[in-house]
Amino acid sequence: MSFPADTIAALATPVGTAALALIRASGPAASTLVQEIFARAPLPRQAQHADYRDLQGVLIDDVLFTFFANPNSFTGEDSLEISCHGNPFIAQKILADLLARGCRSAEAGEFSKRAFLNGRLDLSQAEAVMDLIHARSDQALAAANQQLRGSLGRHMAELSTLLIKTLAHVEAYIDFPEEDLPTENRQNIDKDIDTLIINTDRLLATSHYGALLRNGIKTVILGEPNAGKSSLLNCLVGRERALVSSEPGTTRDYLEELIIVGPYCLRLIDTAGLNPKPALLEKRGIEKSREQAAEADLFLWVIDATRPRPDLPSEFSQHLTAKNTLVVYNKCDLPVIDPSPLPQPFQCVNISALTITGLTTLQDALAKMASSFQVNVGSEVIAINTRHTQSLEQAKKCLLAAKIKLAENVHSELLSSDLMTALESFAQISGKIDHERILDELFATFCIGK
Ligand SMILES: Nc1nc2c(ncn2[C@@H]2O[C@H](COP(=O)(O)OP(=O)(O)OP(=O)(O)O)[C@@H](O)[C@H]2O)c(=O)[nH]1
Ligand SMILES: [Mg+2]
Repeated sequence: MSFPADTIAALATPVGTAALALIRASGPAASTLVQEIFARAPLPRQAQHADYRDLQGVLIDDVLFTFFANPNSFTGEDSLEISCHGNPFIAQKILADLLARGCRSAEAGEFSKRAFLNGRLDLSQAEAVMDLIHARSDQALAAANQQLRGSLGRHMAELSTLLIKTLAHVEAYIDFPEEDLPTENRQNIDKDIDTLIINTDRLLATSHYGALLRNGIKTVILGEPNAGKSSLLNCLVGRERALVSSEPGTTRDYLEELIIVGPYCLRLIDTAGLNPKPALLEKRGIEKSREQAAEADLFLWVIDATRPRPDLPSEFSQHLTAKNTLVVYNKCDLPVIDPSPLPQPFQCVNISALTITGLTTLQDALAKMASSFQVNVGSEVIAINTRHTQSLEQAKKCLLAAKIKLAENVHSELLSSDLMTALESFAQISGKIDHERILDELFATFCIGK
């Protein structure tokens, strides 16, 4: 690993007018910058109030600056944080001055990259920083915070320890081609591989939940034209987001909005009404509704409670189950008719999108349905991302291959190669492979075993 020797600088807050803006610099020049700009000693972790004067001595702003001495900073390097007034013109002037003093403009993600290179974060923790910045719900925040505190890293370390131990038992026999692995050893190795596969599957099971936390739980509003789907979306969003009219076929194209229910973020999608005899443009709208329904996690099936219920077309109804669907009887402010039996034991709520009645019951029911996606590993909320999923799937493939080789009693070297690839796949998640630790374990086994 090569460690960067230059000092990078960037604006850490969004460009725009605000109370404050924060500029960060990280690298070996940070302490010199404090002395040159502020004529103060770089006292670690002490916020100091000072004038910021540029290289020409022109006063730019009065600021609060904090120096962090390596390794006790986010990046693990000497760092400087400068809070100025939140005027983008001031922030840009300070940044330009830092560049004039020899800093380099930081690239996207470079502070986190340096934190990783300096061993302050593993890769999964660096990813958690991004998740934390983008978290939109309590659950997403909890998962990001736990990952940032090393939850996934700890699970991977446990799996890697067991895999190294297993690998060591196999490697011990590589130098003795004439000897088969004793039956008892084979059984133990097989048991260990099974444990590794079960625990890998446990983590893989959180993959879908991870996507839901990051993108929102895709919740599609379906129903006949004029049932009040767009009115319901507006109620849940809390503003007039979608056009509403008494004319059936108002919504032609789907539209989506993020909402929060309980600790979850939902991606709510309003769709074109399912008219059994659609005009050409409606037909295209319904085609899009069908595409949305095929990828939905949850459904809100809106029924006009004042009219006989039409059946849903089969290409829609095939996706609906009692677990993923909430039936919403709308227009309950008007005289309603007796509902006809539903095709499945769906959970139902009565609402009026017009008078905003029954909304809390509906939100509670939605939050409960959303909670069924949550997968905990032990006591922790784990939500792996696509990169972790790919590595774990690769590891599982190798473990399954190793299991087959073990059953066929093939030579230890081939078995070891599969286990080693699985170990490397595990290591990709944290971004670290500890060759020294593997060697230590191997030698320990040689001494005892042979
Ligand atoms: N009385 C009453 N009228 C409602 C209620 N919800 C919606 N409406 C009315 O029903 C009509 C249709 O509402 P929309 O929300 O546009 O219905 P939609 O299901 O989106 O209709 P399409 O987009 O055409 O499929 C409008 O005139 C609404 O004001 C309700 O709870 N009570
Ligand atoms: Mg509509």
